[in-house]
Amino acid sequence: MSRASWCLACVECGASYPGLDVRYTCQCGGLLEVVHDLEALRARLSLATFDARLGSRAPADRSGVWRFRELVLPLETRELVTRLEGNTRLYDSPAIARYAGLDALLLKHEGENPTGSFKDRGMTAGVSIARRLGMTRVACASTGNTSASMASYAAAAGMRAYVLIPEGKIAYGKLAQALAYGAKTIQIEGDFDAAMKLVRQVCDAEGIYLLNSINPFRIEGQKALLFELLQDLGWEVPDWIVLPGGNLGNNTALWKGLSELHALGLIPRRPRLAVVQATGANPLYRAFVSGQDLVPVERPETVATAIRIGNPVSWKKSLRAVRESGGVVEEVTDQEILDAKAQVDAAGIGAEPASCATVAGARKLALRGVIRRSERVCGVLTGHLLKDPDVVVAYHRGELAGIAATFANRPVRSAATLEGVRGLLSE
Ligand code: AN7
Repeated sequence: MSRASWCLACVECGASYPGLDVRYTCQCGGLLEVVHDLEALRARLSLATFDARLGSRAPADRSGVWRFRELVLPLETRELVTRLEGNTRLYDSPAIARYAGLDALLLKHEGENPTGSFKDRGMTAGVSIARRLGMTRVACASTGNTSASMASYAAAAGMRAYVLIPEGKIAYGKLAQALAYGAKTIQIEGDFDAAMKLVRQVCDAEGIYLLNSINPFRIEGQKALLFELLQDLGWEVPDWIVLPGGNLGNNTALWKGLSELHALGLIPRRPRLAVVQATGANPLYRAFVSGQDLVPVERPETVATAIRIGNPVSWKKSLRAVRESGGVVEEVTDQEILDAKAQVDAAGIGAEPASCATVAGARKLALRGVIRRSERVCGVLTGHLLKDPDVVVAYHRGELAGIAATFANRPVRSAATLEGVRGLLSE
């Protein structure tokens, strides 16, 4: 196997390791990140390189991750396990902007990825590296989307996939995907945090390759969300990027991508990050507000099961990113998430609950005057509406405990007659 042109470095102590070492943390316990040779890239990389690929038919150019491969991982085309992920739409809905109290709110819909969530961007990188390393077995703990994505990409690469999911607290669409794509699906009697701890032990003991976002290559692929967003904007930098926070890999990745583009002189400045958590699973919010280290939330609870995480692995990197950006962490209640979701859905766009924390958070920050209404704001919708159909139907039927169905679109019944149906049309 040839050597990699990147290396791995500890984000805590700076210790450095070869780029293809199979390790996820430093000897000191800190997380690792991929370090590219930016000096070498500076001489030969321009934004025009990425734009020129938009017209290409080659899979490595058409993928919304590998189009940016110099800044993701400089792999050979034949090494890629890709489903042409990315290429998601950037929506500009006046109705949603009005709801949020902003002049405009652009929404990058990552639910339009091959398995219906933003996780596919990190996973194409993670599984491509797994294959390059000769791995035959991969594993992750997941609130659902990571497992769906990993199961799909592992199947495409001919690898055995093992997923550990919290029993009973995973949306049905995601469980269906893990089973359908052939992953060995292990329901843990415990929450995501218990599954996360366990999967690290299992991977260590069994030599299985770990594909949670603690894996530094997942972060590299995830950065492409940011590259593609800026490319959608003609490389104009917005004022804010708003996104939900769970295990906190995504905001960490976006900030790394922004910082690299900035260091290369390809963008003049970096936007502020707003990370939005659910009030019942808000350890980063608490750490941000208190200025203290993160204290895990013991029993995280939220209707947005994707972000029902009490002890996020990437919290240090994440908090550093938010602070460095001059950004904020906000929290939103389940009621606020579901009302925002009803608005996103009714605009014809639709997204899963965790995604709509983005819109609920933007609204709250606009209301509080943290985001000014004329600022240029981009939000990330992280997962597809159909990931969690149960919560949609329950909301519109008014069947969610403790939740007012503010914008309910109740299903109605009719006799099988013309008069019966006609009588309902004008309601
Ligand atoms: C729809 O799949 O953690 O803060 O195991 O599925 O980068 O963790 C999912 C997370 C937001 C939070 N929106 O992103 C998993 C998992 C959706 C998600 C997040 C997740 P991070």
